[in-house]
Amino acid sequence: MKIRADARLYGIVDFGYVAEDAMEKVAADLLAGGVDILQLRAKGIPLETVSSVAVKIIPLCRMAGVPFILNDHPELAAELGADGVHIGQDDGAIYEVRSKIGADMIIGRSTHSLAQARQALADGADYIGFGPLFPTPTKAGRPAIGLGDIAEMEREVGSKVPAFCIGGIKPENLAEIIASGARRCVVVSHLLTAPDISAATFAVKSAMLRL
Ligand code: TZP
Ligand code: MG
Repeated sequence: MKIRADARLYGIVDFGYVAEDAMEKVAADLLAGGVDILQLRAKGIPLETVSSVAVKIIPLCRMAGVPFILNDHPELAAELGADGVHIGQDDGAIYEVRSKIGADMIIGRSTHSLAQARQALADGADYIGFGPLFPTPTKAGRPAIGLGDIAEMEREVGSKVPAFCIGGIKPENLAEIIASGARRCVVVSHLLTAPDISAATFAVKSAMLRL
């Protein structure tokens, strides 16, 4: 399954916020609320656990018609039948990941500057993350890059492959981010800590479509 051209909101079920036994329900809530892509992010979690959670979430994504992306672990992603894999700047070259998973799977790359965004496009990324725009507890210690380069990044890179702004995005700053040129966003902690995850997801998605 490919990323739809009209994809706006990228959700992540992250073990940093969600207990293993709640993963399936949270994934279902994000999907019900209207995420257009769903990633499983499991830093420091044993592969058996990642695997057992992924096999529960993948069918939910299929039913919703939403691509399922695994953070890291390209071989496992391919084995599980994930739609794609997301890799950071330190996770090796895109062509190496491509050689492990074949031509059809999606490869997403985290980028933290305009230069990295340009490079990811040149290297063959199918989509990019761009941020963190704001400081975020989800990636503590990584400096925020601000909003100043979003428009240029969208012009050069986002016009060729989907580009998802990320990092500290929440309803209060969404208008400012969209006004800076962003078309697509990843929202993690705001959604995962919401009292009603599907309602919060629906609210962010609706706001993005409206702004
Ligand atoms: N990469 C850059 S910022 C970030 C990641 C994974 C975390 C985004 O999470 P949040 O909670 O929406 O700021
Ligand atoms: Mg990684």
